[in-house]
Amino acid sequence: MAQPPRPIAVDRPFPACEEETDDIRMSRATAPIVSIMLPQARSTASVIIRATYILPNGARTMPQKTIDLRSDTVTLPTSAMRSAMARAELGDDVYGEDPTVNRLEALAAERVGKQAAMLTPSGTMGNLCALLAHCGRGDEAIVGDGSHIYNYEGGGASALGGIVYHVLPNQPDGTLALDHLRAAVRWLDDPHSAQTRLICLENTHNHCGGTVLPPAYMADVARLARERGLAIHLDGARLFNAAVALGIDAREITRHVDSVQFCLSKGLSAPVGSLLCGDADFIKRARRARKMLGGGMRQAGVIAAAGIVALETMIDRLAEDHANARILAEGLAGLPQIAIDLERVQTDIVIFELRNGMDADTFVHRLRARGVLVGDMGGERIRAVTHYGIDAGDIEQALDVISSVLV
Ligand code: TLP
Repeated sequence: MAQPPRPIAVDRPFPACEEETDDIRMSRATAPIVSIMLPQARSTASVIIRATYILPNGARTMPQKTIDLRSDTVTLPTSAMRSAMARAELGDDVYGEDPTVNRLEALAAERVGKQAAMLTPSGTMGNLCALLAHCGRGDEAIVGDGSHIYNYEGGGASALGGIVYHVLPNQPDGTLALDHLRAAVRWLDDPHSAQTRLICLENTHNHCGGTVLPPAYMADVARLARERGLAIHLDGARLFNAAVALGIDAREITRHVDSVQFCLSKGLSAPVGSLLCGDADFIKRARRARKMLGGGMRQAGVIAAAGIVALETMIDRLAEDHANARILAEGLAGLPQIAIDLERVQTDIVIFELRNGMDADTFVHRLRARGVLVGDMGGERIRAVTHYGIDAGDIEQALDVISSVLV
C-alpha cells in the first residue's frame, strides 16, 4: 500500500501577521499550519511553514497547492489591499463620518452612474436593503426561479419585509422572458392582488452559469417597467464580470436599472463588502433598512479601503479569470464523461454535468482528496469558478485531476 508522504524539513517560517507578498499569501493559503509554543509567552501561536516531503520513492516534493474552484468568494485580499486597510483613515460610519467609507461610496456611485451608494457587509444584505427600500409589506417583487435572491438569501424579503416573491422561470441564459414579465405584472387598481412594485434581474446570472444579460435585453425590461410604473433592482454581485465580458463600461448595464448591488468580495478579491447604489432618496431609505438589519458598521473604513483598491485595480484583470474559465470549459468538453454547454461559459463560472453515472457528491469528494475543490450543485451538476490566485497552470492541473477521477 502507498505510504503517505512524511514531512522532514521546514524551509522558512512566516509570522502570521506581517505584511505579505503575494508569494507568501499563496503559501499561507496552501501550506500546513502548525502551532508552536513561544518560550516566553507561554502560549501558542500559529505560524505557516513550508514543508518538504519525501515520497515513497525517495523523491522530494513540496506539498501540492490546493486548487480551490468552489467560488470566487474564496479570494484573499492582495498585499495592496492589506496595506491600504492598515493605513485607512477612519471615523464612525453610522454618523456618516468615516472618510474612507465615504470615498468608496462616492467611487462606487460614480462607477455605476448613480447618485449615491451604501456599503453593506454582504451582497445578501445589499439585496435585502434594496427590496425593503423599494417595496412595502404586501407588495410584490418579481424574481427568477434560479435567482440568488430567491434561492440563497433565506427568503429575507418575505421573512423580514412581508414582501411577496412572484417567481418566474429563468430562461437558460438567465433572462426572464418579456412575455412572462408582461403577464406577471398585476394591475394596481385591483384590490384582490398584491401590488407589483419591482422586477429583480441578476447579471451575471450565477445559477445559469455566469451568463451575461445583454444591455439590449435590459433596455427592453426597463421599457416594460416604465410602462407599468415598476422599479428594477439588479443583483449585480458580478456586475463587473458582465461589463468586462461585454467589453463595455458597467454604466451601459446599470443605466437600465433603478438600483444595483455589486460585490467587492468575489472576483474583485476584497475580503468583505458590497455596494448598493441608486438615487439619493432610495439610498436614504436603504440606510434605514441597513441599520434595522444591524448592518451599521462604525469604523468600516478598514473594509472600504480594500474596496477602493478593488475598484481601482482589480476590474480589468477579471478577463484573466474568464480566459481561464474558457480553458477549463474546453478541456472538460473534451472528456466523454462530461456534458457542458460551452455557449453558457461567458465569464468566470463553469457549470457542467457528469455523464458517467457518478453523482456530484462522490465526484466532489474524490477531487478534494486530490487537492481540487469544486461545488456540488445537486444531482450530477458541478460548479467551478476561476478567480484571482488561480492561473492557467492550475487549470491544466485541475483538468488532469478531473480526468483521473472519472476513469
Ligand atoms: N453567491 C455565492 C453563494 O451564495 C452561492 C457564490 O459562491 O456564488 N448575488 C449573487 C448572484 C451571488 O452569487 C451571491 C453570492 C450573492 C448575491 C450574495 O453575496 P454574499 O455572499 O456577499 O452575501
